[in-house]
This record gives sequence, C-alpha cells and structure tokens, in this order.
Amino acid sequence: MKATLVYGLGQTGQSVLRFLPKATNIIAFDTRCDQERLALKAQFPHVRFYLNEVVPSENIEQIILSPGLGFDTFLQQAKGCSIPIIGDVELFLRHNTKPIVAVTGSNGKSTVVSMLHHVMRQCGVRSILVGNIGYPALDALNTDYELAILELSSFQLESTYSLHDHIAVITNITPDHLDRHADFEEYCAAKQRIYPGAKHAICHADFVESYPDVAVSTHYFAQHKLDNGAYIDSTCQELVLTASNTRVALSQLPAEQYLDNILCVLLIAEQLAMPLSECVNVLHGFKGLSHRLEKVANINGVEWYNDSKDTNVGAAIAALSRFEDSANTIVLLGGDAKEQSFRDLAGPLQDAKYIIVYGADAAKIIHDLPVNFPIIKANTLQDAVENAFKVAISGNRILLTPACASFDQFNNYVERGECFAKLVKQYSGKDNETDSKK
Ligand code: UMA
Ligand code: ADP
Repeated sequence: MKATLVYGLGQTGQSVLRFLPKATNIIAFDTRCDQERLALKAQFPHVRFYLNEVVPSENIEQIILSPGLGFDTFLQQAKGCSIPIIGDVELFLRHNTKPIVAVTGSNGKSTVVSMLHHVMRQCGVRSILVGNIGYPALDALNTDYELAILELSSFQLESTYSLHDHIAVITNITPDHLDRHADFEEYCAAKQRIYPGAKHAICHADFVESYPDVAVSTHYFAQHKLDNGAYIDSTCQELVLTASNTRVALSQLPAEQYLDNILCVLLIAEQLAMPLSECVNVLHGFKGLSHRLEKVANINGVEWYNDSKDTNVGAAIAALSRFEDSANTIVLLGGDAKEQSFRDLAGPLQDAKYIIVYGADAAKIIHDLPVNFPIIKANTLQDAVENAFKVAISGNRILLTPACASFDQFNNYVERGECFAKLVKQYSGKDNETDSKK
C-alpha cells in the first residue's frame, strides 16, 4: 500500500493524524524532535515518524502539508513527480456536506469570522468556526453543524482546491507575508484562490486586489455610497444593504467595532437570508477579540491600547485612523518586519506625539519614515513601554500597534500582548508608589 505523508506536526498535522483511518499507511515528518513531537509516537503507534530525519521519498501517493511550511526541495521534487500536495482544509472540503462561508484577507479575518459565528449562533444556526482562527477544520467534521465558517490564510488557500458553492469573502488586501510569498502579486494570487466556484463573492470596494478575477456574483462593502452591497450613507447616518433594501441607523450599531467588519458580516448574513434586524440586535453581544485594539488600562488619564495582533502596516494604518486627535497618540511600533516597507505609515503617523520604534527591525522602520518625525528608538518592547511611561501626560493614549510579527522577541502575538499588559500594570504600580511617596 502506498503511503500518505503528513508534513508538519503542529496543530494541523496532529488533526490530520487524528482524522486519517488507522488502516492508512502513514508517514509523519517534522523538523522538530521535541517533547510534544516525541509524545505523538505513543499516541499514534500505527504511524511511522521521521522527526528531524530524512523522509524516504519513494512509495508516497499524497502529501498533506501544514500551512506554515514553505515549498522546500523535498516538496519541489514531489511536485515534479506529480505527487498530489494538499492541505487539511482540502481534506475537510472533500468530506464536508454543509454550506460554507470562507473568509480571507490581510486584516479583520478573525474578527469577521468570530462576529459572524456569534451572530449565527445567537440567531439559532449551528455554525462551526474553524481554520486559521486556531481550530483545525478536520477536528470539527464529525460534530453536529449546519454551517461551516472557515478562516483561511494565504498559506492554506495555496493547498486548497475543492471550494465550491460557497460564500467567498476577502476582507481587504494590503502587503503581508512577503517573507514567504515572492511578491505582493503572488500573495494576492493566493488570496484570489478563494473565489473560483463560489456562489457569491464579497469584497471591499476600496481594495481592487480583493475584487474577484473570475466571473461570479459579487457584492461590495465600503464606508461610502455603493450601488450594490453594503455601505454607509453618511448623510442619513445609516448602514444600507442594497439587495434587501435594509437601512440601520448607525446609532443602533456597537460603537467599538471596526465598521468595515460590521458591514462585511451583515452583507454575509444577507446572502445567507438571515433576519437582518435580529442580526443587528445580537451584534451588541459580541465583545471583540483580545489583542485587537483592546483598551488595557487607564492610568493617571493615559489610555493604553493593546493591538498586538497588528502584524502588518495595513492593520496599523487602520488602528491609527480610529483616533481623530493623533497629536495625543504615542505609538509603539516594531518587531520582525517580514520584509515590508513602512513608507505608507508616514501619512497616518505624521501628527503622532511620539513614535517609539523597537525590536529587531527598528533601524529599517526608522529608515523608511521621514527624518523629521519625533522618533524614540528603544531596544525591546520593555524599553519601549518604559519610554512611553516617561513621555506620556494625562490626555495621551499609548497605542501598541507593532505592524510587525512578534517572533524577534516572543513566540506569538498573544505573548507579546500579554507582556505589554503586564508591563503596563508593573509600571503603573511603580508610578503609584512614586506618587504616594511624593
Ligand atoms: N515545521 C517544520 N519545518 C519547518 C517549519 C515548521 O517541520 O520548516 C513544523 C513545526 O515544527 C511544527 C509544524 O510544522 O511542528 C507547524 O506547522 P504550522 O506552522 O503549519 O502550524 P500549525 O500549528 O499547524 O498551525 C497552523 C497555522 N499556522 C500557520 O499558518 C503558520 C495556524 O495559524 C492555524 O491557526 C492552525 O494551523 C489551524 O488551522 C496561525 C498563524 O500564525 C495562527 N497564521 C498566519 C497568520 O494568521 O498570519 C498565516
Ligand atoms: P486577521 O485574522 O486577518 O489577522 P484580526 O481580526 O485578528 O485579523 O485583526 C488583526 C489586526 O487587524 C488587529 O490589529 C486589528 O485591530 C486589525 N483589524 C481588525 N479589523 C480590521 C479591518 N477591517 N481593517 C483593518 N484592520 C483591522
């Protein structure tokens, strides 16, 4: 019997091992040979493991690839030999029989899919929320659901082929993951893979790269007037959904969320023929996700915001645009730049009080910004927070909006956000101590 190779043994690879029938001839590979990977040997005794060892390339009939792994020489050779290379999402789609909403984009994916899942559940629809959000799709296959909401990264889309009759969404597109994709065009092409076969396409009217390259019924959203889709009528202060001729006063919407995400979710709900007034009502119960423009403290009149999930320039621009009085904003920016250019931040940052740049790529970020900007250079996030405490006065806001990956200092954005919140607490303690000694 020919073998199935499970390539990568993180969350995705482990879900594939759980899913594949025991009778399958399985080879599993990972470059790591740590405690977690070694423990898999006992859990899956029917699998042959190659942990940081060369995998035999003969007798393999298909490869199931984890999204985080790029195309190495082994995979190039396999492709050359026409061995099918698919992802876990592809396997899921081959077995799923329920309707699908698939969402990709550079920013707002997790918020949109979580908000949609919340709305669906509150309206009585048994939806599941899987994919890049952190729950491997295959783990949900045998649960009782009526709608699958998939968050898909560009990496997952590259190994997905069987999307059909779904609602396909691109929230927006700005450059990201250019350390993995050859260029912005390749990144956009991966995102476009969400559209072929879709029943409906939904995209942001202000991002032309998000428009479908294929012929499909398309609905747009934006915060200005549109003929087709969901938009904001600024004269009447209403959100409008054109297909159902629905109008919702902006005052009825939760104020703390990005309007783009609400427009996108309601447009999806409209295509799903959901009762829209009920959807609007239940939106208020959605509390937003941690590490996304989350207010973590108000200390002596200074507000501290954690936007650690901001890992690209597009998200930083969106975060900065949420505050009108930029002269009160002190921005913390830095980390692993993922080969992005920071020039597009010059406009949004021009009125900021200070820009504290830190982390591995601080020099590159400073190089990309105009020389006359009020920049303070710090080494680490810890130094950056200390500097922010020194320069902030009552009425200021401090915004951690890194526009970079966290990997130079942390395992992920969650650790970075938690570290930030902890430091703010520590410094506020010190501040209060000094205050009480005065
Ligand atoms: N590995 C190797 N060789 C390598 C690199 C990695 O063997 O050269 C191994 C690692 O040792 C590890 C495994 O591959 O054991 C990790 O695989 P993976 O990186 O694909 O990660 P998973 O744990 O399977 O998580 C993946 C997604 N990760 C990535 O795309 C990087 C998760 O998205 C997703 O939640 C999960 O599947 C479930 O679907 C995370 C992410 O950072 C949150 N996504 C990026 C983003 O949102 O920007 C795209
Ligand atoms: P993703 O899953 O695409 O990374 P998230 O919802 O996790 O998206 O948010 C990632 C970052 O983008 C956060 O910094 C968040 O504040 C910001 N963000 C959320 N929604 C939007 C949007 N519609 N446009 C731009 N940035 C957004």
